[in-house]
Amino acid sequence: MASEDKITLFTFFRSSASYRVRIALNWKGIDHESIYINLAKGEQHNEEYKSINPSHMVPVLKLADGKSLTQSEAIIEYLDETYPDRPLLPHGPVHRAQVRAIAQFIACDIHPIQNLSVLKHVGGDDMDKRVEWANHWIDRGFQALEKTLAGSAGIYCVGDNITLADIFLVPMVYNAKRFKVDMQKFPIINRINNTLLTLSEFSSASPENQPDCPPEMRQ
Ligand SMILES: N[C@@H](CCC(=O)N[C@@H](CS)C(=O)NCC(=O)O)C(=O)O
Repeated sequence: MASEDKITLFTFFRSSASYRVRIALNWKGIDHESIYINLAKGEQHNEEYKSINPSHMVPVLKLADGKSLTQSEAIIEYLDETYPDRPLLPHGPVHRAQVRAIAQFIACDIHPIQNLSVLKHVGGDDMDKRVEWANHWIDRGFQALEKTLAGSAGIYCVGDNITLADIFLVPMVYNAKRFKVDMQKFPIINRINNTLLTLSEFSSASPENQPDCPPEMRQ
């Protein structure tokens, strides 16, 4: 059960949308509790969970006053507004638009096509078919993303400060590797991802470092 006075994240170790919010919570240094929803066992479809999120998805961020927030980008922007130290959006409107465009390209155009429910619908129990499908769409998305980053990146996705875009990039690369995308084809994405993973806020949010990650899946 979630405690009454703390922020609670409903999360699953391998969920990339949850991974984004875990990074943001770490980046802002926000004390919180976690409740683990096992997507592989279908716990997102339980009646109790559906009353928290009718879309049957993680993440959900339950605030101390009991309100529940959904959608990783909305959650992270809420955290950025309420914990303004270490801002995740740059000052200038053009840079802000660039950051949001990268985040939304990942969240709206690449990631949903290889969600668990989509993979099951497309591939059933055929794991090779699921991997082939996900690999195709991520590879195609990364071809465009690599070109976008060639125009915007410094050390990170947009210039030399960490932004929302970086928080969306790292979980997407985790998924890409899981679905056997050849990351050598994407040197800018690969470089930024490797740089970000040297930071504890990013690495400690990774799936293998979550308490609900099964021991055999830890690296
Ligand atoms: N647009 C949502 C996407 C959330 C989402 O896709 N969650 C996935 C895990 S990454 C999920 O809960 N999938 C459950 C399912 O497909 O059954 C967000 O950004 O929060």
